[in-house]
Amino acid sequence: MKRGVLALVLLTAGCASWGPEGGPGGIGRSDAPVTAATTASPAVVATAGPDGVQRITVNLTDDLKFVPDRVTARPGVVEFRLQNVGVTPHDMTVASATAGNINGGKTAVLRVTVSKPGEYPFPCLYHAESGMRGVLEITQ
Ligand SMILES: [Cu+2]
Repeated sequence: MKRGVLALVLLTAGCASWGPEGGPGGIGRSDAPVTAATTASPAVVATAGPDGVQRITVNLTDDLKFVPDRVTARPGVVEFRLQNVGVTPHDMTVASATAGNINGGKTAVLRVTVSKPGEYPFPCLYHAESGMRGVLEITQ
């Protein structure tokens, strides 16, 4: 008789200790994947040709975007092939070099030599304020 009462008390206490928010389920919440704050498209690697020049084609769009807007390369010569796939004129500047005006439907080639690892922004000077910017990342 006494034993039965004790067991009932322990069972109740154990249940209460979990509570509505306690227990393993509550802890799991904090492990939820962190949503990336960036909306940038994934980086595209500039591929080196037999001549060692790393080439990348970037589209310039009427949405005022570089596609891709993130390019990865090694120290050395990087050649951008800039294709204006819309009708809005754009330009592009990277590492102190500029492609100049690129009209709709036109293509320009911009070659830069970058030896120091780091991030080099490449804005369109016409539309930088509207977010038309990319980044060239030089990795070791
Ligand atoms: Cu532009």
